[in-house]
Amino acid sequence: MSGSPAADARTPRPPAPPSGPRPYALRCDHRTTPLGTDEPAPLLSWRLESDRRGDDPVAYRVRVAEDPRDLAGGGRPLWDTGRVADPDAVGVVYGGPALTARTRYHWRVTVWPAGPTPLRPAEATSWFETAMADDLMTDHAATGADPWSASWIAHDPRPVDVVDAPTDGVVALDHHGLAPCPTLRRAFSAARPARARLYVSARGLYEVRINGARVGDAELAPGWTDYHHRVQYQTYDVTDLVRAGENVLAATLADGWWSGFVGFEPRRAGAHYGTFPQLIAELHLTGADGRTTKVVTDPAWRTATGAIRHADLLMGECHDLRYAADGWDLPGFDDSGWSPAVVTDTDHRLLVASPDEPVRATTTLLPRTITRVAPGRHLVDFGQNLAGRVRLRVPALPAGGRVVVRHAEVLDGTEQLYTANLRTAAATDVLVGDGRANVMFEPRFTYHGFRYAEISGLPDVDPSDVVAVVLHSDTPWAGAFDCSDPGIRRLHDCVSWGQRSNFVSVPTDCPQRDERLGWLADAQVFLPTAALNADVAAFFTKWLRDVDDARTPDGGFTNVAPRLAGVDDEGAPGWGDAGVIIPWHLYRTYDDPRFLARALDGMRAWVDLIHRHNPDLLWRKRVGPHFSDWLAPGTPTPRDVIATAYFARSARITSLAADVLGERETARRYGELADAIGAVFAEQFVTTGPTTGVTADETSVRIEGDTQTGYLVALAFELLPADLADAAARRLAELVEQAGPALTTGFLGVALAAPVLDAHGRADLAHALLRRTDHPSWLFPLRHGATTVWERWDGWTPEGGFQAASMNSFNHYALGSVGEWLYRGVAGLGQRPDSTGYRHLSVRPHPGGLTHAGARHESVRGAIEVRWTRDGDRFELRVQVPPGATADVRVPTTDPASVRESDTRAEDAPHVTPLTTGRDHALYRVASGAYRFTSVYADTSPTARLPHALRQDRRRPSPAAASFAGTHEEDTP
Ligand code: RAM
Repeated sequence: MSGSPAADARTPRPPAPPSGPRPYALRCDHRTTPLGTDEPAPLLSWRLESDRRGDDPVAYRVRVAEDPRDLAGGGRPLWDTGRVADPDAVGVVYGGPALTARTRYHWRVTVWPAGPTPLRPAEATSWFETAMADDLMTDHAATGADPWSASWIAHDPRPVDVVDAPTDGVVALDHHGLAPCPTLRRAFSAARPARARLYVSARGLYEVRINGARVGDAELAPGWTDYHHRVQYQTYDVTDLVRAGENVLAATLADGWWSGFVGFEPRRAGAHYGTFPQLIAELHLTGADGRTTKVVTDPAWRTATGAIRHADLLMGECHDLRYAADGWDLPGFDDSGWSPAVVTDTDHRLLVASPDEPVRATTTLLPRTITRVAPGRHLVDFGQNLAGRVRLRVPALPAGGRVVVRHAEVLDGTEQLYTANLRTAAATDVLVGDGRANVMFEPRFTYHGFRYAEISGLPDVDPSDVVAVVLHSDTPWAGAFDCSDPGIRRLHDCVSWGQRSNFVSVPTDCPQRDERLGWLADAQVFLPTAALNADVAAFFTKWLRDVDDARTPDGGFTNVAPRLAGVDDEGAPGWGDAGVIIPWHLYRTYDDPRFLARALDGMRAWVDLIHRHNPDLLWRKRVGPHFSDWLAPGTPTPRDVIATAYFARSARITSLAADVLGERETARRYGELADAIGAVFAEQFVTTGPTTGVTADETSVRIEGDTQTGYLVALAFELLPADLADAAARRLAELVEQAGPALTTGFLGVALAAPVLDAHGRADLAHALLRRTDHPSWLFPLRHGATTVWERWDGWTPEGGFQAASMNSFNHYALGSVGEWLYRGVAGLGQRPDSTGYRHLSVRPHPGGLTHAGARHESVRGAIEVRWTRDGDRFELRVQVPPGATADVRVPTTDPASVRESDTRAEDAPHVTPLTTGRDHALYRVASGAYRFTSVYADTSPTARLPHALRQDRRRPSPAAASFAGTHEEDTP
């Protein structure tokens, strides 16, 4: 499969024993062997694999013990579920005695097979470790049981260092008031520990070293939260870094989101949370005798500033090697000239263990081209728009000499970076030399959204000296997609790169300009795609806390999370509703009802709030800033239509969530409310009547405004009775056809388009939209060299050049929400609407003129794979269904009698049950296992006659097109 890393390759799989379904990929709260969870009742889950059909589980048993020997028969585990007869289970929430902090727990799952008895149960083992505190967000100070003894410490914040920072021109960023990064160190002596753990956080960003060696591989830690509500800490196993004798625990701090520039307000750095960075850390050293000693942040630490003269997420970073104090992080360094650390406070109440995978540098990209554009100035093209930074080896640099690295997503057509769309984000990194040779320069506390880097100050740039380092939250990659059309394949790559670039501690809208905010609607529309590409359960567990922390005093969800002063709080339709929609989708994907349990209060408060302001059930008041169908070209959809549809949707989901949680009365109440809003929607916005062009017995339907998005929300949110829904779908199709076929939707409508057309029998039209290459379309930007999805359909056009620089990101995932349909509709990998956790798959490939497509997804239940090929009239469909699941497989065929499975007639094949047949398909239900269907299928869809969709646009070379051209040579068939 193209363009996607192997699914979660880090999880070792056990060798196949002669057993039933085998558990693998054991997870604790959706993470592999997490160090430092503070969840009192973590979810212990597993996936299943098997080589046989119908090899389903019937029962499981989970045992948890501190001593792994207690997991075996005869042992005395701390918790033992005993044998639980639950064929659906792929996880259980821990229900044993209270877990102790700072302890490793081993656990084992045993799975019994449904098959005939010679099959043995299969087992797998894993572990998790509890964090500093044993309970989430407990006010330990109040209970007198505060496990932390460390203080928050800082470098004396008086701005002495700013004065002696270089101010000669290039480092003009000091005008922003950015200060040098503090360095902090503590020497201590220790015996070699049997076990050492470091618990650490910062108000700001930290990087910690022990005896000169970097601790962990987290970037931009501790991550972004609303620091007024919670501050995450991380746990590291540092046993191998501490040695007998003198040691040094050392840290560098940076402003990060805490005290740097955040968002698009041209405010001073530090306007949002704090004004200078601070560190908190505890190093726990446990000897072989079980005794623990601690090294904690306190006034005994020494501080200074070093080579990093400033570091800011938006502005960039400056290293001046003349300030470097070599050996400062090693034992033996003379820190007598350093200052004592300043204790700011000892407040531990907001500290929580981070529940997600950190941001990591996951890969590096080599330059595609390096062009000398002027003496001492080079332009590097990495061939891919990304979020990250440049790592550069500088062979020689005189003392005071400087190298400047600037970044941009695109060029302006004259071999210059186009930076107007970065707004106030300087995105500039600077290295000032001290005369030494072979310096590795890589900023550590910033990142940029870029494809191009301009390097000034070096006579030459050797291709082996420069790479782009890709940074993102390390959500395990879980998906792959492939198909015969190179344009659609590349679209999937663009969508995936948009995801990588924008999942950076929070789901951001864009990685390049002075914004990078956790916009709720963007995340809402993109989540179904994201959750097919990667395992985002832990990432969204964390972000839903941010969403909850951001809620307004009247209970409302906001537009961005973490909340940020300067962004209108009141959640707009589709934006605030993300607080309801996202937990529901996560529940359906990961089969973890805790997503709903944690969210239900917020869901209710949100729906009640809208209801309170709009007792007539038309959402017209308290609509926040109302972004409508953001960035839709053409006629805007009436705002009340969008808002009221979302109101109904949120009420419906609240009802469904309550039902899952067993809260019947709540479920009934919100269900009735959803029905009532639907009725008002129909009464107010829907008109029916005969129209020309349709047969007499067909009703025609108009939704107020008569826009694509109006029909899309009404249909996707099931606001219309069945007969009207069919008519509305016909009108939607007419509108799409009249437009091109093309979409005229913005952020909200776009995600619904292909799924709704497909659900109403117009997958052909969805395919036509996919193949379109003029704007608005997904392939238009690709024709002009895009490597990520753009914020706007027309971010650049041959006729108009660049869109308004004030808002024109070339790496925005919202319009990439079509990625879901590539899996579900093109390849055909999805789950039934009534299914959670992929218990019931829905395999519905739509060939649409392609000759092959396939997708793979590593689900909570196990690996799912769908692949099909079409060769003339012969169709072949391979399906892999994980143990415990079933699949409804819709085999495309124009001759249902021709369908065979693994060389037998399909109806006679084991574990295959025929359901229905239609004009162009036959439907079967299959049990778990691998299947190979073949059929006769004459693809008559209009797109079957299309050549491959994408041709590089060579008609109108223009300055910008020249900059895009050649970025990706077309992969012609
Ligand atoms: C812009 C961004 C973002 C969108 C908001 C409404 O700042 O495009 O993606 O959600 O506006």
